[in-house]
Amino acid sequence: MENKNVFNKIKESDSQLPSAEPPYKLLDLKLKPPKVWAAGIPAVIHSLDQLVLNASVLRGGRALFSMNQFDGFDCPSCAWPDPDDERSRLGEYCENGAKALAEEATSKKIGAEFFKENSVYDLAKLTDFEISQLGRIAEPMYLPKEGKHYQPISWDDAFSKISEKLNALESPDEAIFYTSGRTSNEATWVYQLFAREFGTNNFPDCSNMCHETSGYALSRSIGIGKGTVKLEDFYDTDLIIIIGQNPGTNSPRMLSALTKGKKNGAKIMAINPLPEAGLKGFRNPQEVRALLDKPYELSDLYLPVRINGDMALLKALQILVLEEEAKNPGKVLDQDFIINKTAGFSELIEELKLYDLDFLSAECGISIENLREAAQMIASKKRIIICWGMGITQQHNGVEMIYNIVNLLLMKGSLGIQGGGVCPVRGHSNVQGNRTLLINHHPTTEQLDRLEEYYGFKVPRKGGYDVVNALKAMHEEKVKFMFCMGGNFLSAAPDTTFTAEAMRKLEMSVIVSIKLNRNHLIHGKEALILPVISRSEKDMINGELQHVSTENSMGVVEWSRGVLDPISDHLINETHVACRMAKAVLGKRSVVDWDKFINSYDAVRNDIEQCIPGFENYNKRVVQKGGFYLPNEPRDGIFNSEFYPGKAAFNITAVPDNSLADDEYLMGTTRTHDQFNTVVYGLNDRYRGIFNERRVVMMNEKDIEKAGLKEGDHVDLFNYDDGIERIAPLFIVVKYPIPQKSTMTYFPETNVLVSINNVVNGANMPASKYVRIKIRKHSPEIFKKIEDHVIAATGTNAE
Ligand SMILES: Nc1nc2c(c(=O)[nH]1)N[C@H]1C(S)=C(S)[C@@H](COP(=O)(O)OP(=O)(O)OC[C@H]3O[C@@H](n4cnc5c(=O)[nH]c(N)nc54)[C@H](O)[C@@H]3O)O[C@H]1N2
Ligand SMILES: Nc1nc2c(c(=O)[nH]1)N[C@H]1C(S)=C(S)[C@@H](COP(=O)(O)OP(=O)(O)OC[C@H]3O[C@@H](n4cnc5c(=O)[nH]c(N)nc54)[C@H](O)[C@@H]3O)O[C@H]1N2
Ligand SMILES: [Mo]
Repeated sequence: MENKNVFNKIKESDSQLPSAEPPYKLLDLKLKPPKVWAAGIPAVIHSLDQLVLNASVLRGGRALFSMNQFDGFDCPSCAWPDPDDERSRLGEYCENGAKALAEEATSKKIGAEFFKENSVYDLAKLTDFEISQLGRIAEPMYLPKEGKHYQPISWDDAFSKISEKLNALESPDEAIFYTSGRTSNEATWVYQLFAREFGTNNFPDCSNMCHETSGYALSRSIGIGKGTVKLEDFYDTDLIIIIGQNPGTNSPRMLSALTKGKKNGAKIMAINPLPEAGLKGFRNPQEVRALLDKPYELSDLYLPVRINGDMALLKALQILVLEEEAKNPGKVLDQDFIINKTAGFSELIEELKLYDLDFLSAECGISIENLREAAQMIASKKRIIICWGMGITQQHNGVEMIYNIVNLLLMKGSLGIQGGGVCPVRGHSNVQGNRTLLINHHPTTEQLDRLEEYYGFKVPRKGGYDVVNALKAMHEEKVKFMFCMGGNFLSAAPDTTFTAEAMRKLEMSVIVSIKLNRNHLIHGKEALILPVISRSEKDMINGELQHVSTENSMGVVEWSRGVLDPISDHLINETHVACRMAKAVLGKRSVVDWDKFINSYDAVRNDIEQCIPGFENYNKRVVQKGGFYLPNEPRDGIFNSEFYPGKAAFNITAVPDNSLADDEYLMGTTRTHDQFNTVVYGLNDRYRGIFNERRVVMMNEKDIEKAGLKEGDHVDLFNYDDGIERIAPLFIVVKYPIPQKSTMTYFPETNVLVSINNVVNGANMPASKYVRIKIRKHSPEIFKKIEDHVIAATGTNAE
């Protein structure tokens, strides 16, 4: 097939830059019908397959059986909680957890020799899948100014370089400290402490692209920025609604909880433009009998909503629930709850009168009949859990959608009761712990006061940059130094060309990593890669095996202890990275005893206990079986909304104008079954029946026809927000059961189309599931156009 990487073509020119995007190269697409059930025998085979492929069987296999066990380590994949009572002896993991483990437990590694042989420019020509196959980074690496190859550097020299740069800044706010959500509570604490003593609240984090929307909406409407349900609530509930989330791929262990709930009598409703396999049926790979049985039917009602049609849908459901109450007064709404615990209900009723059901039905693409069926399910149930994911949070009006999710639950009195509540399904395995421990660009005064009082240094009070604002500040050269505790900021962030340009303006970029990713190749003028031990590896301090802790999606803090020998002797842990950096940068200026933390995680936990409510007796409770719950007032029926202290708030919102021109579509960007965010493990999206290709655009059959296209056609995708032409070239049209005018592609290939200004109102997250695109037949001329765009954006080759 074609290999049209524009950067390949211009390889010889030294002035050209490494590619910020995966190569524009097509593979060999194979299609099968989408699956109607998830997991089961194929999942078991695939997980073992992956381990054999990537790790030596012993290394991976041994780790697999320790994953999510009471005395093992927390799965590095998602944040779904582990059962409290019993954990399967077959291993408490899923196919995708096994892949995440294989990814880090691989026995392949790269170091000085590898980087000597391969220039940054050449490495950038690899696909993301190829990059992820290279293996673990075995020693710290440094890229000097104008350098073409990373070269080895000692840890001490690396910290001196960081110190030199940070101490030369005019203001601490010229530095930013990014966090991806895998970092343990202990490392998180010392990391934020260092940056705050250095003097900034610039903490952009992966949450700013993920569940910021949920935190923003929930803290304002109910009083806590987290979910309110526990895992047990799923086992004994009446109705579970899953909206904008794909558990089969992204939190597969959730399927066991859904099955258990369903067996106990719960109904399940799924709202999603795609009929995702995990929403429809399930075979539990941890139960031998279930593997042989018929798949378990999961959803009782599936509503194929149009992209961003959720607002109209949620409004319609509220109207219809009120209608049911009018038919059966006193039987549907919880009047006592509404009167005693909430504010704003009468205003909401008035506002809902303005809407016409036909209009709402057309906007969301769901028939009134189906809307009624959904409303009746809600009306007749009391214990209702609503789960959501990126399909909601990455909409420009995601905050408002969550307000409407809360409205529905408040009407029914379903919040703060057993078997009912909100469940934003978190992504990274410790992203929630990061936020609890102050990875927060806007911490509260109370939180900062506690730090200042306990440690005795002057804590910065000015709010910091989130991801989107950090990118803008990097562009304006207000930020000169970036430190990343994990992650792949370049490929996770929107507007790839804009982001790459922002990265390149930095004086220095430092990335703490376990494996190579594209962000190491698109870097500041100088760059460092600091490799660390991974969660599955043994963390030894002074000859003693340590444990760290993480907080899952439901607010449980539990310990995690690696079992494998680290892949290289040069690796240190993330806590030591932060402490040694603090010592090098702050020197005698610091009032914090960093050596105490270097020698003992218990000391870190003791400090957390003093500064953050809910961590009483941290060291003791964290090693108890199943860990401990953090306090959560709304879970106990105590609410506090932004404007109504002591009450939860109903909120009034608008239905957006989603009218589209004939040649315009809305695009969502989602994950395949074979990736963890920007890390591509494989090339298949098995449940959706899309194999051996990532550059696809899923379209409705009628849209394909109307546009004069056919399945298999090669197309280019465009976005024109802010009057700028953004191009994602060379995609293959795939016919898919998706509502008309809605399309779906995979991230990060299409991040280049997401404008930096297309954000979630309030939460300021990239609205990466609400992208207006145009689709045109592929033209080879497009590569020249892109080349010109990149050159114009970067200034390279400019006269
Ligand atoms: N294996 C694996 N596990 C993961 C991850 C991974 O990449 N791989 N990532 C982790 C992280 S960080 C996160 S945040 C979570 C992400 O997990 P999810 O929240 O499930 O993320 P996505 O796959 O991006 O999208 C979720 C769903 O949103 C739907 N959707 C798109 N647009 C709309 C819309 O307008 N309305 C509605 N109702 N639905 C819509 C898509 O069809 C898709 O099914 O998973 C975590 N777990
Ligand atoms: N268009 C679009 N964009 C999106 C999304 C989307 O749905 N659509 N989703 C968004 C979401 S939900 C999120 S959370 C972000 C993710 O943003 P990030 O968290 O920044 O990205 P990841 O791909 O998860 O990071 C992968 C890298 O983390 C490093 N790593 C893995 N484990 C460890 C570890 O234990 N320690 C350290 N130090 N490094 C480690 C590896 O080197 C790996 O290359 O992307 C966002 N971007
Ligand atoms: Mo995420």
